[in-house]
Amino acid sequence: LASLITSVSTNTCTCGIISKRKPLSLQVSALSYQRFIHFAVNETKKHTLLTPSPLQEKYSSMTSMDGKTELKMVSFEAPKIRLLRGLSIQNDAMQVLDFAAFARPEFDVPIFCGNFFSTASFNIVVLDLNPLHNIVENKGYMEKYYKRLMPMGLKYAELFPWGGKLTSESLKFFSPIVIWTKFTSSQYRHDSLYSAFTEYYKVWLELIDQAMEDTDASLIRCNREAQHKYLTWRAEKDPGHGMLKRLIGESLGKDLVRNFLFYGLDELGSKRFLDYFPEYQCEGGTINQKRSMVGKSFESRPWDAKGEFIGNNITV
Ligand code: BLA
Repeated sequence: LASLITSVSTNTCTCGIISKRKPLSLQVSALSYQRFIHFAVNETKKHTLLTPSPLQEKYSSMTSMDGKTELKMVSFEAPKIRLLRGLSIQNDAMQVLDFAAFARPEFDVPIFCGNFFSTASFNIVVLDLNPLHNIVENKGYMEKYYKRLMPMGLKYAELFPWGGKLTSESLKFFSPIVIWTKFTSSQYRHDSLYSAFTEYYKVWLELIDQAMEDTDASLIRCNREAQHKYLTWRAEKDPGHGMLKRLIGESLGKDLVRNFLFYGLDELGSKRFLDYFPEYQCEGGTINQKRSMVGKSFESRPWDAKGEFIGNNITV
């Protein structure tokens, strides 16, 4: 990937005009993921009382060690929202968005997840309402949230073809409406991605609006543990960590991941990574550094048009 970025950056001129050598590529700075974050924050304000998160004091902006990359962070909370946070990363060669929104554990609302990695020519996208509970085993959760969202998911599945094989373990965190895609940059694609982001986010806000507070302590415990498991997975295995650490260093990178991006690890539960994912245990009790124990799979979209899981050779 480093070579991809280097080769892309040589095709990007600094004057703001698309390089003549690569007419189809989009100048990275022409595409700003800041716009996506602004949309989400402003839209949320129309629905609820959004207040800055205590994290905002410590995490607002950073510059990479080589001074060439800017990282911007925002974080908020609201009566039903535990954490709404966004990280955007920008330099001459790439743009990254890591945006997520988590309900408070009293609500079983899915997790909003928008993760985009873009160079001038190439994009990797995950956009989803990540299910809090296993939708293959828990049909009720599927019915409650995803059944009626399938038409929207199908519309975007056509616009954004499945991105190919991925870390198999990631799939249990994805829903049947996930947009997992890779594409070559074009204005049309980026506009479509903005539409997808805004539409998915509006849906998430509606789910939050309609969500009824669980009062049963065992349901709340279950929601809390599900969120904690999700945070634990992503804080350990998210594909962006290597790049973050290269940009800002090992210890700041770790801190940003644990205490900003996946804040809640220490608050929502006490289980550790290996308690949830024992298959990663190495001799001596350390965590296997491989991203996946199963390997990559799911060459094509493993859900049918009704949202039934059809990737049966692998259990999620
Ligand atoms: C690639 N990002 C990927 C891939 C996925 C995701 C599935 C393909 C590689 C794989 O199969 O693991 C995203 N995976 C997710 C998400 C979840 C998950 C959202 O399990 C949620 C449960 N990506 C970022 C950030 C950076 C980033 C912040 O979110 C960089 C700072 C980069 N993602 C990034 C890069 C790749 C990638 C560089 C391609 C390289 C690779 O495959 O390792």
